[in-house]
Amino acid sequence: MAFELPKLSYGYDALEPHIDSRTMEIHYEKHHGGYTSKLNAAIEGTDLANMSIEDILQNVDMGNAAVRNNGGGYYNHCLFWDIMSPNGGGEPEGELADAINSSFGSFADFKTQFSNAAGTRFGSGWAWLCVHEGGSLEICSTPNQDNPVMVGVGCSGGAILCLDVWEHAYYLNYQNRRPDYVNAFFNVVNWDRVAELFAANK
Ligand code: MN3
Repeated sequence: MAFELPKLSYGYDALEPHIDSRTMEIHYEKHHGGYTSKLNAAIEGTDLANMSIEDILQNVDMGNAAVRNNGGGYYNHCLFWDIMSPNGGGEPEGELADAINSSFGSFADFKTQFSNAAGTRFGSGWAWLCVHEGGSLEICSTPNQDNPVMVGVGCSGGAILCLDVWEHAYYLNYQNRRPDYVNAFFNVVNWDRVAELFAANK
């Protein structure tokens, strides 16, 4: 059973001006599409072919670059599209807000720490917000297409928010101004969806 690109719940231009239409189109069709087809090619005919993407990543041989990079790329972008919305932005409410305050002090402190993780990731990679059993939260970052589902990447727990800081995610609109892109991202975060993922993973 081959993996498929998830259907976007919004149009390519829906996140403008924060993420431009052309970037969304290329990012989804070419980059995410490429990870998906290369993942399928890498697992075809192997024991991995009938496993969930989470099971594949939890058990991945980190020396298997095709599965590590394309499996990570497949999973990471699925979550990334899912936690953004044209109706996003603002601040979380309810138990997610309480957990953020408890783990980081305030939403403003969370935003600073998350932006710092995204801004200081050298080269290509991702920033993450993860929840651990009991509800405590962790901010971390990973290089390339690694993610918290993989073992031993310095990042663990259930991923509930992620930000792609590869240049392909922002260069057309922001060129080298990654901090401006990171700041703009907060205008499209779908906190209702992040709260659902928090509740399901805590
Ligand atoms: Mn990407």
